[in-house]
Amino acid sequence: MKLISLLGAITAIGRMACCLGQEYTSSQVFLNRDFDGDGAYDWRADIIVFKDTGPLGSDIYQVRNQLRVSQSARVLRASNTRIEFQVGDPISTNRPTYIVEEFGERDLWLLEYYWGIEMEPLVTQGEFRSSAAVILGTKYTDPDTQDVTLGWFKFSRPSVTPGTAFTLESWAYNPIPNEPIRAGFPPDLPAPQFAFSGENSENLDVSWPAKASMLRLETTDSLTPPVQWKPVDTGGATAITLPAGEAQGAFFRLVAPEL
Ligand SMILES: [Ca+2]
Repeated sequence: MKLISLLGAITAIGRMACCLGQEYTSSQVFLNRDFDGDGAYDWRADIIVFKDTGPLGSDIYQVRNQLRVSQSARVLRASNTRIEFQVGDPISTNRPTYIVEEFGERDLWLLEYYWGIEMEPLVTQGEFRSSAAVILGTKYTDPDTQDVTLGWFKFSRPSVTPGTAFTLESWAYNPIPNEPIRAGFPPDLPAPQFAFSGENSENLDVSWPAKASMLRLETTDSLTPPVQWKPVDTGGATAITLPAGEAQGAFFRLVAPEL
């Protein structure tokens, strides 16, 4: 094994280099998104660490930086030659997909390296070994309805020095199925629509598109910080009629459900 044969030769410099980068010694889950509620991830960003013992008796760690998706999900390509998205690129339903299947799982390995006290970090493989930041598109297809949910993950690291892992800097998804999202941006959610009704315009009708039925309506009396948004119970409907007098001067917004 190449790794083992290197150990003796680099012991001296390895002691100096051991403290560069981020030395993961335990696994870490950055994000785990289960769309269908079956208890298994559909999008998952994590670092998996495998611990082994080197020939000199010290610990060696295999660190795998990855984005994993379920059988119902895919990682998206920005083009046929480029996986990562530029900030602002639209992530839409017709993007080609990118997938790596390893041991029956769909894992995109961003980076994989070894490190130990007696060795320099050794990068073995990964799609983004020379990148400091990357945005990946993701999609999830509902097996029953074929509705597609789109999102993005931005991974970054302080340097491309071997042994420096990516962490999940930010991510977002569009809660409205089959709607695009721009890489690096929150989803463009619809704004509520307002109309007065009743003989004397005594009612205020607040509504939004039925396709966005998963959004929650919230209201506040003041936009002066700290703003206190309160949920409006619409009984699951995308329209509600409120007494215009009570709603006078109120502000409304639509928000995505909690993850
Ligand atoms: Ca699932």
